[in-house]
Amino acid sequence: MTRDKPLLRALAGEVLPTPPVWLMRQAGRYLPEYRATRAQAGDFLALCYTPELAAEVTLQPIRRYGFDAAILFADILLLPHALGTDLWFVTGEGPRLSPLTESRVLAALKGKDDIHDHLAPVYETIRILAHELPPGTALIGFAGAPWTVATYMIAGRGTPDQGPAHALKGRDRGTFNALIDLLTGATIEYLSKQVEAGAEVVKLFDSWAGSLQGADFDRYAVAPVKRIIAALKSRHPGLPVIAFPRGAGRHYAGFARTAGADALALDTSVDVVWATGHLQPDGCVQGNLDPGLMVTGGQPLIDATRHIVAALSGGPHIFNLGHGMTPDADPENVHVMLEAIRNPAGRAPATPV
Ligand code: 1CP
Repeated sequence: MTRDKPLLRALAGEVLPTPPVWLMRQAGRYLPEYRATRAQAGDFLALCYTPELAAEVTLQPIRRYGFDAAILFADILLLPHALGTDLWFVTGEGPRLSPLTESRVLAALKGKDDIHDHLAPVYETIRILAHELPPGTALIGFAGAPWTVATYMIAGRGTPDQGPAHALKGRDRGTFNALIDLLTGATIEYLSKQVEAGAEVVKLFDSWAGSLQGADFDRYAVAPVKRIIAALKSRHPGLPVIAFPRGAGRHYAGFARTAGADALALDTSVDVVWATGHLQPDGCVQGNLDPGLMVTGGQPLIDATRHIVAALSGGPHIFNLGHGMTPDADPENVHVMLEAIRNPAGRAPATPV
């Protein structure tokens, strides 16, 4: 049964005639039904922590588009919240956390060791989804990778260059390493519970991996992710894992093999033709489409979609974006993209012209 799900087949290395598809941030503000449910919840965090409503917004894009995977509706910042960091969202601006100074990192390290009470609504959302999803739709759980989560905890918000995290790393390596270790262990426990609740795949989002240079890339983008994947796979044999080291550039080569990931999510900067020779031999790839094309649409969207499908058709491939859907995306453009995936260039049109 499970093996009939196209997403799981692609993750296992199968080459399918049409790639399975889902989109990062497929549930979100570009959908009117999401905005309505969010208004009902009151605010974004209430939406994340109310299982019936979080399950509802997870299902909305599945009903509308019939994607091959649903991704749990939650946020990477719920884990630091569970660890005792204050968290709130400023509308139109993004997340805010109480920033960590050295002494506050140490306090956080002594903080809650039971994160699961706080995260129980997330596990309940997964249990609801495991019952309600259509039989062919796979359920993806997720967490932020330790480095990316640490950048938000240290700065107290999103930052263009992750300056405060780099500064703490330079000033007090021991404290910084202790924070990464804490997050690595907590992420293993968090994702393990997601799998026990019914997640069939997990994805690690390292949105800011691209700002790590040289040995720091190996220490903070590769090693923690490798440790998380090894622990999860020993507890849950056969669990597929997708890694997303966004902005990794040349470090994409060999990343899946070294970290032990089954699939690699490609940002918009990766050349898909290069990926066929350098990344697909190590496993499945997903991603790459510029999310800006979901705003502008038209022939450029069709051409870019067909280019990705054609380039990656010789190996295991899941169609996706190179980063998340933006609030100004046009929901109709998702249908245009799906049609271009299912009717790639070279196949005769239904009505000859
Ligand atoms: O309704 C709203 O105002 C909230 C917008 C929003 C949404 C829809 C946020 C705030 N988070 C989410 C959900 C979310 N976040 C999902 C769920 C499901 C889906 O993909 O459909 C996932 C997987 C995430 C992951 C996430 N959150 C990442 C990693 C991926 C990425 O985008 O790079 C990051 C960095 C966050 C932090 C975050 N949460 C929200 C925002 C606006 C941000 C980014 C802040 C910044 O720009 O630094």
